[in-house]
Amino acid sequence: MNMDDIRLVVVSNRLPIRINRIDEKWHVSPGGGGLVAALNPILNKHGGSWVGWLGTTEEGDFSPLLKQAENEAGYHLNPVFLTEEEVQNYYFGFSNEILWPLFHSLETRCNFKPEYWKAYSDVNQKFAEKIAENCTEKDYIWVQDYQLMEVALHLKKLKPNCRTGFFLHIPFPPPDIFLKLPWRTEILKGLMEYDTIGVHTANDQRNLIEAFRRTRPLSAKISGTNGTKIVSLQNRTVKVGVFPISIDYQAFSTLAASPLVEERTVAFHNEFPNQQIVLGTDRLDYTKGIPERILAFSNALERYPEMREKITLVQVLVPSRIQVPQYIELKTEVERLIGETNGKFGVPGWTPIQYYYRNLPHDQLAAYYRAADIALITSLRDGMNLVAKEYVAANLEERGVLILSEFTGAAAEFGKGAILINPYDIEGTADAIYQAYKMSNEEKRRRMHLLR
Ligand code: GDG
Repeated sequence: MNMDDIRLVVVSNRLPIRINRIDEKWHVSPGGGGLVAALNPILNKHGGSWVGWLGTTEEGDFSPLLKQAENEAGYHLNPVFLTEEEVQNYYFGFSNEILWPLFHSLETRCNFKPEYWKAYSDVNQKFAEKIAENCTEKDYIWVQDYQLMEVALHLKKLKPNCRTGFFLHIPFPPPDIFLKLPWRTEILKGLMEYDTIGVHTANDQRNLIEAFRRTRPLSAKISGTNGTKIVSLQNRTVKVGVFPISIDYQAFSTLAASPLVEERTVAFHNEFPNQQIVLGTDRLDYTKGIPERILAFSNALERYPEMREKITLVQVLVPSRIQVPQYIELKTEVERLIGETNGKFGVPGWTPIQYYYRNLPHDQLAAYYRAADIALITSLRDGMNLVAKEYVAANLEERGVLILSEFTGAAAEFGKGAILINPYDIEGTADAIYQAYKMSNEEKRRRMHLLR
């Protein structure tokens, strides 16, 4: 087959754009999050198309907006339309009340409501129909993430010869946790219909393979030695490989080196004279360990008073899933902890934690990365964590320190240069902040050089 004939079709829950209505008029802007950051550059460079939900259940003629977004992106956008009920049961329900906490090993947060499953399966079918309408059997269909594990199963009925791959952006949990899922057999059978499955780390691969092996009545056969494993079940085989996701390192370093970012970096630094800046930036999510981070920072100020007035935590919280009560509670909790820390340690001229609840423009974010002396990543569990990789890519002067949770996929690659922490260990994380604060320039350069 001529490689030029092969078109890439990326499929994910959301299209890589945001649309919102301001004063009765719809506007479009680029989408956020790690998945978009990782995949957008690929389609942007090679062309192809992206299938996903628009992010609204409202009706309207979105074609002019989509045309505008397609022109900017350089590839096609094919929207899937969902009803309010589908969004509630498939997205907020099965995906976010079951799969998200379970796969992050936070199973006590799961709500195994039986009616969610049917909606999940039906919406996966709807995605398959949209793909079938817009692809040929020459295309490569690359499905993304936990919301869409059953797409290949439905697509095979419509386009039997389509080649499909699936990538899981979040961790795959250990078998003892996965086996609690009432629909474990259905999920694994759905995954068997892909040709290739990719996960971030060897640990995720081991967990997925064990799930295939231990879930009755499947008891799949496993072969393959090092590297890619092959799972066989009845007449199907699927390859399971470790493909750690990354960022466009070159593009990110170039952005960080641009005159605009340079100017913003200096301006940002000047806002905190004679201080070390610690940066935390994440989507508002309970997996990111944000309360634990603030408690650790506060503990560090308590136990190492010499850092007071000499260090500031800049915490950016990107709004996410803001309709969900658990997320609203988390926001309130984070804001309470920030207020408490600032109230306890702040003095005129020094606020220990600067807090921004917003989505920063990319060049501003790059300036924050460049200016930060320390990046503090405290995820309780994270598939990869691209903030870690972006911080490293933006660290042109090799003077920053990365403090990284050992429960991120990135820790598997960054173990040597970063200071690894257990985010549940508040004092241990506080000690790591102090260690980074005191670190010699030589040691910083050695570690950052390894990371880069
Ligand atoms: C999922 C998995 C996996 C952050 N602050 C701002 C902003 N960001 C961007 C960063 C980065 C992205 O958000 C966050 O990526 P992560 O990888 O850290 O996390 P998730 O969104 O949870 O992504 C994760 C990833 O998928 C990829 O497979 O690594 O484990 O959970 O790109 O730049 N972006 C903007 N303003 C901000 O203030 N514009």
